Amino acid sequence: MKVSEAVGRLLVERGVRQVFGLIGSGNFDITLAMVEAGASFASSRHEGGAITMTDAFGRASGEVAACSVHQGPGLTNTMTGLTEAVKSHTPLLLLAAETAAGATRSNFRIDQGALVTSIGAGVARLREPATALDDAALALQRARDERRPIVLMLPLDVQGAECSWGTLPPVQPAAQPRQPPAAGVRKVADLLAASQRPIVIGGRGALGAGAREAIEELADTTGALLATSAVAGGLFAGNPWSIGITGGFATPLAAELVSSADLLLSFGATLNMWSTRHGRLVGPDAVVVQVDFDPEAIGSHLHADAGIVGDSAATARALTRELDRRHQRRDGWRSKDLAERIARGGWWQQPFEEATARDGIDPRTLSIALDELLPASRTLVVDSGHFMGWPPMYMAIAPNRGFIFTQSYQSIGLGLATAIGAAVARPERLTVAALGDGGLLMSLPELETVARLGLNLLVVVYNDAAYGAEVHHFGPLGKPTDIVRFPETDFAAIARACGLEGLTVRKPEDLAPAGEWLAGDRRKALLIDAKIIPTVVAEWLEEAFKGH
Ligand SMILES: Cc1ncc(C[n+]2csc(CCOP(=O)(O)OP(=O)(O)O)c2C)c(N)n1
Ligand SMILES: [Mg+2]
Repeated sequence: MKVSEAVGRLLVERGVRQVFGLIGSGNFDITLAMVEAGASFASSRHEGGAITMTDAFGRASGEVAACSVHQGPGLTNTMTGLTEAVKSHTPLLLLAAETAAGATRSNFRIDQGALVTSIGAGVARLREPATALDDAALALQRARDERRPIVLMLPLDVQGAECSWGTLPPVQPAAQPRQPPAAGVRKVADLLAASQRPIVIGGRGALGAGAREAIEELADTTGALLATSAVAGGLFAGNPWSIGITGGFATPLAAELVSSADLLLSFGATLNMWSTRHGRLVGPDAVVVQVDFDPEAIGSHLHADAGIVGDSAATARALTRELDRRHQRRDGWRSKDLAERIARGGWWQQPFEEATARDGIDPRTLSIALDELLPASRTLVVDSGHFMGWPPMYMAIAPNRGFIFTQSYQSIGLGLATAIGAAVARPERLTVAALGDGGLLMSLPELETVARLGLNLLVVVYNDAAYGAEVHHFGPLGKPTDIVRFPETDFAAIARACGLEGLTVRKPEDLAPAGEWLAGDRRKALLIDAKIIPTVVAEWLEEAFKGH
């Protein structure tokens, strides 16, 4: 058996059931072997799409997926999405063909290891035919254990050599969740027992199995309110004490409550500038406690009064046990009055001055109308740009990874591929891709992928015919903004040309055909080109630019 076939088969046997990628001569055989062993393969039209689909599939499903690319340019094309996955700690396997060690004059030759090392991905390599299966098994294991992308280099000469299927590398047991140290648990229990107004903030590290329930139980024990970082939006959806996302997108009520908390306890959230408005949301006397699997995350943005290195669910359970042991159960600031304020506190419940006019719809009105129209079971995906606050603020986020936000590298243009990966992972839920016109034009080839894969997907373009984030930043500084504004693009026409349905919206009534689409068989995905009024400027944007 060829090494390429054996490695492909092994990876599928070890649990990789989804592969994204783009095929060239260097990765044809291994990808075909994976398909023949039972994996699904979805081709993107640009490797930049494939890597982000792989990342999003992992985030939506909790599984490790693979991305398969050609040597050289196939790999360089993945760099932005791969960096996003590194910064987001997404375990994934990038299978990169590589020129043979001796092919020093190949056009495709670059130092692939140095390239991916420079952005923080792990490097693995099929060393020789005799070690190839061990090398591949270890690479997959590392992705899971190290919680980051591992790039498995596949030298063409090793791939083409013969190897025996024979003895397979041993299956390593999965790493156990890290238990918190008892002394740390006792210290944090002391702090919780002394707190009157605690808030628990769940972040990316609280998205794992069992964490929600464990954290909610701890919050019930301490009378804490529940909030999330943006990336964990929806984590506590449906809990009456959940105040939603904290930070730039926080409702006025959530911002008020976070600011007046006397203790902030984060689970897998780094409390960065986004979730704390550069620290301004944290009261001067508030006690800050961080729980994180990564020791370096503790105190990385704000001073932490205490930190626990441990798994979110295990640590929350240990804290509840410790408080139970002390018979410390309290209501904190959970009052009937506060429950009513929280129930009325959503962004969509706050009055605003309607700005819809002849030339475009108010982005808030658009988001609210969509929220009412769309099924509750949905995955919301948002690209980057000025528009990006409207969807998570004005549309409900479903629980259980209902929000997939590839924003750790702050790149525009990842949203469409993110939505494709999420839709492939969970075809039963409607995936809603909220994109800016700039972000969509950057990822346009993947509209063809949406149609070809027949995805349960709605694309909504918040179209201001501009790089709005730049217009709203530089315009008020008195700079001319012609270089960041563009002529109109007819995205509905582009969508139809790619095999989707297209709809142009300038006012709420124009959304009626979207209702018909939802009620129909949705064989074709729908793209809504919403011409939005450019005069409504998001408050949180100012916050974003402070970080520059
Ligand atoms: C790859 C990349 N290039 C440039 C930027 C800088 N940038 C941030 S937001 C933005 C504008 C995005 O435009 P659009 O998608 O239309 O959203 P809008 O801001 O108009 O709502 C740009 C160019 C970036 N973040 N990432
Ligand atoms: Mg725009």
